[in-house]
Amino acid sequence: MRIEKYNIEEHNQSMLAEHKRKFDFVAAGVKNIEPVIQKLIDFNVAIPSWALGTGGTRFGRFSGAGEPGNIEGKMEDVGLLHALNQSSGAISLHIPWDIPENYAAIKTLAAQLGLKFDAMNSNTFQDQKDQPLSYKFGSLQHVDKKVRKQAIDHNIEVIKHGVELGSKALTVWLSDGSCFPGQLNFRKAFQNTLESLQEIYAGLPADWKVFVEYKAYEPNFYSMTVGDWGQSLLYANKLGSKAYTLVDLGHHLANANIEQIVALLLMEGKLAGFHFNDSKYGDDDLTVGSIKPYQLFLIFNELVEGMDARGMDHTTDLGWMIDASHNVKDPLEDLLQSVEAIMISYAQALLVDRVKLNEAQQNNDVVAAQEVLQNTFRTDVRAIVAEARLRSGGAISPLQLFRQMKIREQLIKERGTKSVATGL
Ligand code: RM4
Ligand code: MN
Ligand code: MN
Repeated sequence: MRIEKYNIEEHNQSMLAEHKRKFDFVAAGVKNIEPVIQKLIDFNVAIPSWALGTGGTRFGRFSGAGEPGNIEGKMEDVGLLHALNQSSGAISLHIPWDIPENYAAIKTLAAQLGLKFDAMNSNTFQDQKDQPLSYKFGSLQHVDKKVRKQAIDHNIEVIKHGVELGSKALTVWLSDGSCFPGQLNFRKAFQNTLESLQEIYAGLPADWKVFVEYKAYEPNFYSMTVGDWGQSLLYANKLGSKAYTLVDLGHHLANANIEQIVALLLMEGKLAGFHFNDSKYGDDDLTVGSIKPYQLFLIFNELVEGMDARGMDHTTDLGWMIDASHNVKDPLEDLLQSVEAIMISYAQALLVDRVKLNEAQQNNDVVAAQEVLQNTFRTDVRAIVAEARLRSGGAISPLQLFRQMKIREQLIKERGTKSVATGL
């Protein structure tokens, strides 16, 4: 299904007066709102192709209905999100869950939907049927060179798909590690992984980047070979200027200071970008901003400050991706909420009074510094985000329109109740 322009316009018309009242109120308190709105209009977050179906846990999966059964269906879903919020103009594909078979057709569809292809993701954490060698004991780290080679070749294959589609980055997330002390020689595992990554790196086109994603634990429970940002940064530094560290918000040990990690990676010019999600306990992949919205704001605060300090382009110099998926919500509704949470935090970070904050820091005025941040965090910027959306042709309330139009019901009619999306 497609959302027509008049659907959006009708919805916006019905909400306009109320929106205007809210917007005028908040805009009156902001010194220079136009550049903020422009930045919000320009900002886009890529949607993960693996999160368009209902996520499962290791205990079960309660499939939703009307899930996209193929890559085209997934792109259509992202197209719906983008039509509603005008901020989801990219899809991040996971291979082999979403193998593009007919590049030309897929590129045409992407153009129709206004979508770009963001980072490509490789998968060496699962064995695929007909795969000769198993990743049970790791992939790029494996003690057997033949297994490493198979995993390297897979990554090169993923790059090739990406080149055809116009993507510019490869994200490597490894489940490699060990479950028990003594299982692995840490140094050898690191070196094998580095050598494997070097071979993949050598296969990167000149204008590509490789994102090395880290994760503290799971599925390996004693050690992970790319377990934290320090280890990821070691790889990225050894690999070279096209390699960066990717931060997935759910991949840290409890209470890690993610905003500080982000600030330092940015300082080093080694921050790849994000897999946004939220987490209470671990890699929960919960809706962005649903558990720790203040942390999300503090991260964006560092991002805006750090990107501006380096003269970076907010929209293109980092990879902005969602990596969230779970088992109780409609995935499309969840993704609308996630994008909204990101836009809110970004908008708030743009509003932080940098001069005052800097002054407070220079004077060791801890109270004033906290006031600056919390006053901004407590400002309701939702009407500013909605205004940016309105100006770019999106819906004032994407979620409300999604429900009014009964989009899921229509997708069920088209796809049936049994279609199951590949992914988590
Ligand atoms: C992992 C990690 C990766 C994602 C897979 C599906 O936990 O976050 O980024 O590709 O899940
Ligand atoms: Mn991730
Ligand atoms: Mn994850």
